[in-house]
Amino acid sequence: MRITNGHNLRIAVQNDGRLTSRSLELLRGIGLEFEEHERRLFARCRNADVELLFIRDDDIPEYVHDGVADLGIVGRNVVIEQGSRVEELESLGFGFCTLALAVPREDAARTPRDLDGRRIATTHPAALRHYLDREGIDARVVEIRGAAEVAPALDVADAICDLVSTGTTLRMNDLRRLGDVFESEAVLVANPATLLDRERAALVERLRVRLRGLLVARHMKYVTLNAPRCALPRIQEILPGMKSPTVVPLAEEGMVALHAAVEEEVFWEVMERIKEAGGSEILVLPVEKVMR
Ligand code: PRT
Ligand code: ZN
Repeated sequence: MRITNGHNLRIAVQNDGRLTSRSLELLRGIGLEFEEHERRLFARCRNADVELLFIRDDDIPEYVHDGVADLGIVGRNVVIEQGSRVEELESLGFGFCTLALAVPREDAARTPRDLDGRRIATTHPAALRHYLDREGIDARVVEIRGAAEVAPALDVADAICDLVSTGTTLRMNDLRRLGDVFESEAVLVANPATLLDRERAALVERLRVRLRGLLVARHMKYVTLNAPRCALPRIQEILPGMKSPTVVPLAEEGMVALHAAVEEEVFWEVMERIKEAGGSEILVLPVEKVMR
């Protein structure tokens, strides 16, 4: 079915970086069909009145704010750093990282307060200043463009404030994490005017419902099992997400098959407990999409 209402919706996506492949995977997951080509600025969706705009991640909040794009997928850290007045619609569950403070391993500093009177190199000056003001720490912010992790070794600064995900970069540069400024992940942002336009807002809402269906499905499992009918109450206790399972009688007297979508992660331990409670032939299947 074609998603169209005659109103072109433009979605800004990072052109070539950490968020690109997961962003495109997500857009395909909600049913948009398109072909992206390297170095192309636009991609039109074949089956929807939606156009993708491929740009640098740093430009996304501004372009969405200015209405060049209606929606954008970008790290929350970029939105915070730029102070952009865009609407954050959804957290997207990828691109996780933390803006953190770090010092050389041998440094005497033990808490962020110990950075009083010292220099901190960062590519996130606005977010860092805001944090320092809030915490009452009187440090000097050294704004840099490239890799912050080399700043202490070059004596450009005493500490750094940078994004951390695995912590490998800090370790490789002999740096020790001192404290966290905020956590970030990829988010879907919208132009406020788009949300006030009835037709476009309706299209955004449709995409958003699909998106939630995709995100919720990640945390869901579909469980099927056989059990004696009398074991059902106990099994429902073990799987609290299972509100009203489908129960089908089996040919064998007193036995039923039970099917249900469960919101929690289903681990081995839970399966073992179900087995103890009388369940057998337990299958746990992934759920691809959910529409409620
Ligand atoms: O060219 P363009 O401007 O589009 O890309 P970019 O180089 O500015 O951004 P890119 O692709 O590196 O990151 C895009 C977004 O990914 C960021 O805005 C964050 O929201 C998110 N993200 C998630 C990260 C990281 N994890 C991350 N680890 N962005 C950067 N890093 C860097 C960090 O700055 C440090 O240099 O990775 C290093 C630390 O990683 P670990 O794993 O060693 O801890
Ligand atoms: Zn960037």
